[in-house]
Amino acid sequence: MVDVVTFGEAMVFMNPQKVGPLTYITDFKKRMGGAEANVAIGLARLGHEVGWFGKLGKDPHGKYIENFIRGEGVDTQHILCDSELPTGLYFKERSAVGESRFHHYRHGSAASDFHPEDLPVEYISDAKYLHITGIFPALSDNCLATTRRAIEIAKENGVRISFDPNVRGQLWESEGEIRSVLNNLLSQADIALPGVGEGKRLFGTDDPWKIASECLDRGPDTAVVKLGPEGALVSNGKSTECVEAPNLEHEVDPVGAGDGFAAGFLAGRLEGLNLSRSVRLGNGVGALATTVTSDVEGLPSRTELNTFLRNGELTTK
Ligand code: KDG
Repeated sequence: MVDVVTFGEAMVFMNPQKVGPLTYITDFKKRMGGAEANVAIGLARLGHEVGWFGKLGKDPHGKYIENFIRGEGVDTQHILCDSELPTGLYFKERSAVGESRFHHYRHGSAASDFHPEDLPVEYISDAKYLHITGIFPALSDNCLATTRRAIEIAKENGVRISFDPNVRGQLWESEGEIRSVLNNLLSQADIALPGVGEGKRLFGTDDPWKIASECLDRGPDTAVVKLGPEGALVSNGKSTECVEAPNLEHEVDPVGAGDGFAAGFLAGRLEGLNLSRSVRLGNGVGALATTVTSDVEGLPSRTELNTFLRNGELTTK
């Protein structure tokens, strides 16, 4: 039994060792990534019981990912790793000017062949939280059906659902499809974790207060709107608060910050911290995730997080 269950697509990640156009980059470090697996690793590093599952190919990449995630202390007993389809892959392209770009090779991947009947029903039912994102349901119709079934299982068993919209435009047909599918999933969650850019796509506003109230109007009891280096706005309908992020001088790459935020925030909730303290943990983990170029290496241990936040009281109820 684990406290948090999450599932999705984990992929091999080829991380370029230099900034510049991928066409001319020849040196890479092999790592892994995938939003939900990143969250699971973040929670495990903070000392929580967490399980991740998904479908991986019966290829060396699948084995590498399984070993990596298990090595981080995440429960992997429900990973399915016998698919004849390939494990997904992505390359990051780091530009000297502007944001990193991704090149994904995930169409027809093992993960996209996950079906509702593959879900470990009891495992989900026994958890305290189910964490889902908007990436996995975009992979295929059966992945969307799987996400919907997982939500049903969680709801039938009193498992709280956290939802990070994680909008990945290239996986969807249209903005209309993004809005209708993701707003429907969001409406069934208990905790919504959008970023401001995602709020704009889902609700047509980039005002964090309005984004929070749009979320709460649809069903969740808690909305956390991520504001990047500014921190996050959290609301439960009764009170709304902006919680500043800690100062960080060494941001290298913002990718993975949202997953780190979700891990820190959920850790706070599991530990019984109030909403604003949970957000401070989220802000701290999210900030530290940006200190490296890969997606999970910056996720801190509890000691590293406490040192960074310089506030021991955060760890107590
Ligand atoms: O949030 C970071 C993830 O997006 C990254 O680790 C992997 O591209 C990825 C994905 O789609 O999950």
